[in-house]
Amino acid sequence: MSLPSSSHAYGIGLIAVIIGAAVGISYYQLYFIPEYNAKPHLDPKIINPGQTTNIAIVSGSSIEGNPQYFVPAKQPIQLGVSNLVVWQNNDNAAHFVTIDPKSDYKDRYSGDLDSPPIMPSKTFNFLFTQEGTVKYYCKVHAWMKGEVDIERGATTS
Ligand SMILES: [Cu+2]
Repeated sequence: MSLPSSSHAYGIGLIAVIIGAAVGISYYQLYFIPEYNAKPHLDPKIINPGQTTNIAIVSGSSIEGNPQYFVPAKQPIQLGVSNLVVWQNNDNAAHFVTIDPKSDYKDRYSGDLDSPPIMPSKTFNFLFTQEGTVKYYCKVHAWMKGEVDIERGATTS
């Protein structure tokens, strides 16, 4: 004799396991992973600061020994005020803005500071969203060095 009631229970149990697994996987894919990868919630003033900070890459920067490269070479920045930085290339060669590999600054919102080539007369923007000291350089002209010091702004708490 077969045991219809117990095989029936087995079938229901199997369906329950399959549904449970499907629900678990859906939760993981639809809610857990997007939440885990989401960018941090930031003060809207940090995402849209009132001012930009302008740094010039001056003429002659591709020549080692030029009087200046990034101007200002050391730039204070206030979060929520002036944390959007615009580098303007005023030289006749392409340049880069790349974080010093020894720096421990890692912007959770904007990612790595690692520009594409900035062509003559072009600009590159980067939104700094955390406090810290960032030393950067041009990866094809290693003598070109700069620093931005990001501080808590007067309007952020
Ligand atoms: Cu350069």
